[in-house]
Amino acid sequence: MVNIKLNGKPLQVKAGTSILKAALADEIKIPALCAHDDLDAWAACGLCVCKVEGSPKMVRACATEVVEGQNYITHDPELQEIRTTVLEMILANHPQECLTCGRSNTCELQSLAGDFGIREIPYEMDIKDIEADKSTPSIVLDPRKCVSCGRCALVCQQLQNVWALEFLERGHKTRIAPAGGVLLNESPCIKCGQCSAHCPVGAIYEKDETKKFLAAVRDESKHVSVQIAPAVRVALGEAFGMEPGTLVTGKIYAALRKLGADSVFDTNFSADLTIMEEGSELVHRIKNGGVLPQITSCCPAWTDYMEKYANDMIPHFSTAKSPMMMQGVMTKTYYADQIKKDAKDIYTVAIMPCTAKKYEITRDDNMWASGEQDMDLVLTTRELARMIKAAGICFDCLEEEDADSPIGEYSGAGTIFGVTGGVMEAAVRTAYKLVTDNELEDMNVHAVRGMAGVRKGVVDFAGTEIKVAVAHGMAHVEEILNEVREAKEKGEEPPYHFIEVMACRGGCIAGGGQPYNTNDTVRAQRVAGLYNDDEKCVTRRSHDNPEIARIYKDFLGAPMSHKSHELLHTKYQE
Ligand code: HC0
Ligand code: SF4
Repeated sequence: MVNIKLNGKPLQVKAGTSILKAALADEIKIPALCAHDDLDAWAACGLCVCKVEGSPKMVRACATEVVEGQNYITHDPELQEIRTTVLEMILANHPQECLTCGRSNTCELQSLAGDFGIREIPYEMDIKDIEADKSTPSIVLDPRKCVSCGRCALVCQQLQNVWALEFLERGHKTRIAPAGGVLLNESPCIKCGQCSAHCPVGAIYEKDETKKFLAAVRDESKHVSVQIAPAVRVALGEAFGMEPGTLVTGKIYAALRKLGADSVFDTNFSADLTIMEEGSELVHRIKNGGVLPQITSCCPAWTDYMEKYANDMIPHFSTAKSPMMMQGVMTKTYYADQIKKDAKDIYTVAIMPCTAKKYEITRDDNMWASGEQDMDLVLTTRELARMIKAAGICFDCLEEEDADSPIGEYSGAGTIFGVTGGVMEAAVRTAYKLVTDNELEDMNVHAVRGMAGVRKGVVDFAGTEIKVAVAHGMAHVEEILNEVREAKEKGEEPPYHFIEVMACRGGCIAGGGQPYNTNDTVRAQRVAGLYNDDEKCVTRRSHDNPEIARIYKDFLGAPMSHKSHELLHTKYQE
């Protein structure tokens, strides 16, 4: 530990702590636009300057480690004047469009300008004259609003290892853009949206499609059917002042009905369906000498990455569609039959924690299995929060409601899909039954839980060892893929039977469309929320979900049946 003083007050902190973090631990907030808990400090914005008593030089609090015995001055009138000047200079290059900006009310720059009482800008305004890049279905990049904090480029490079974004130009013209100045959809971008979740201002944001939802619910010829993803239920509450991890499933169902949805289902149901298909596919591969390891394919940013950079892994990909797509096709076939409607008269909407899901529905691999577009619209958690606010709904006051039947009930296995390792754990719970014909005794598969970027484990299937690996955050994926490649080259046994990959750190609970200010503390709270949901579910295994049993009995036949293949499976572009 190191003994320091903050504004004269003695404090003990761990060696290696930055002044910024030491101050935060003592409830002192030093302003910063570039620093983020997920990223290495790189001192870009200049707002966090502090004084060291006895030294003539000022230091950047985000990038300076505390030194034994020093006294740091974090706030005084001179520092306030310097920070005000820095803010005024940033604002002179920033469009004053707060009223129409997607980050209004959540913008970190707006909030600092408010805190510092900035009423006029004493510099000549100089706004970049560059059009917003709307080329992807997922995110919008508006370089005019870029404050050059660099968070998006760092997140894309360090967390995701994608390197789609970099700094272009010099001086006050500096801006973030896809490498080479191309459009985002021509760049390596995998649409994960992590840049949008880390941007402090409105320079990168999710493509807002709420108007499409409002038009659909006004169209009386349409039956609007909405599903909610696993991770949304433990994060949406944050937009209404609740603690991260608060489980608000029943309130979301109620809010969606108030917004005009005709039926409300749950992606967790189809997560259970995915396990039936993907688990059966795994067992089939193991028993029949199929390509191993099998790799999950439900994360669309990961499938995009794999098609671009790991094409050799395509035969390993599970052909099972993602739960979201399965829910869409089941809504437009099985449920359509039940309510006696044509697929064309049903409008399917998914509320997702993810911006890449907006891209997934535009892919052309078996996404029209019902004869119509299976999923019509994807909205992120952030978009849903805005719609609830605009509709004047008191979210906190809503009575909890149930999902509709027959494709709304879910097991604990379905809900943990939203956590890194959750798909694996859910698959193990069902595959164990398929392989051994017995039930797994301890349903908490600890080997695949946790936050390490790569986790490897062995699960004992009554004498048969099933080797599994989990990776999250794209930067961790290559380590596992390389192990698979090496074993292939050497003609050795595959190192794993099953691999789960999720593009975002923590899995979907920290997806690019989730409420802002996600860090590891928030991730841990959301993860705990989903494991709690699992523990209190009546059934915790996908194959025990009674609505799953019914859909196979009444409609699909059996997992991997001809009908299941037609509707629930796909293939990837080799
Ligand atoms: Fe996920 Fe999913 S778990 S990708 O993170 O598999 O977005 O929450 O909806 O589809 O279920 C996201 C979350 C989903 C899908 C599910 C999977
Ligand atoms: Fe990089 Fe993801 Fe943003 Fe694309 S969406 S630029 S891959 S962080």
